[in-house]
Amino acid sequence: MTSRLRAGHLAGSLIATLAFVGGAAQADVVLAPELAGVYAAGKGVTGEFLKVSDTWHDSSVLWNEDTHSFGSGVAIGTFSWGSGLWGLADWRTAYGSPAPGMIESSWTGRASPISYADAEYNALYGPTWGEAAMAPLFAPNGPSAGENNWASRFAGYIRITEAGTYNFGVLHDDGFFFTLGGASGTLSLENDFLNPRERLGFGSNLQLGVGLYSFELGAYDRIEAGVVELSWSRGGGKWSVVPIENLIRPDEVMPVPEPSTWALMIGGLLAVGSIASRRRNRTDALRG
Ligand SMILES: [Ca+2]
Ligand SMILES: [Ca+2]
Repeated sequence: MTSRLRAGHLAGSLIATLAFVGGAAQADVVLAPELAGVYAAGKGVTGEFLKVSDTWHDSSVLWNEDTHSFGSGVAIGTFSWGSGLWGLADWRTAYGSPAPGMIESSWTGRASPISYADAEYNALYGPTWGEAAMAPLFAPNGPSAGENNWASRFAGYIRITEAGTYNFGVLHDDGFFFTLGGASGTLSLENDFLNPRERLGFGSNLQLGVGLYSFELGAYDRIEAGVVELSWSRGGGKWSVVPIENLIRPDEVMPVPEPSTWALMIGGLLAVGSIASRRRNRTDALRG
């Protein structure tokens, strides 16, 4: 059964979409910030990790028994073998409306940076793809002894301090979605169902401006190796994990006055100081 399913998802599950709401572009995608301007450095965003019960048996991901592929047919939860997480539909159930018993344990806290894996990932792929931190969900310090059927969610703002060419890539196993919101629309990237570890970025580079872009990243691992890592590429260069100072929690957004504003403020302070100084001099003169 496992090998048959594997053949099916290798055949047809790689989906990378570049959806641009409000206009299509083939070359670099120009996206203005959702919040333009200069903002103070971030301290990372919140990560919500869920351990789904290995015996949860209500997957709504579709499986086509005739074509041996995902995305059509009947819900996998109706098959005797259909326990655990199989795709983004199950991720949404876990975070949106989990039935009692679906979520075995959870961990929520500051994620810094977004680069988490399970032990099997680090053992198998750490040497070639780079090690990631153990997801805080897992023992010995976390609440879950099991490292399969786990999911994660991160959301907040990505802070851009230099306008230019960017791309974002998500290293994942098994699947993920990523959205990036700007002033005029939202870009999205996803890889649904079951996939071997891979990093997937937007098909076009992005031209970004100085400011904040909202984002959401959701990921899940069904069995074996599991990883989620958010990287960026700047100016067409190599991938590197997005630093925590570029990840801002919505309740920690802090605008920094721009140089022109500073100039006005300092000019104003100098003027006030000069008036006060003249007044003091005149008072002194009257006294003298
Ligand atoms: Ca695993
Ligand atoms: Ca996996």
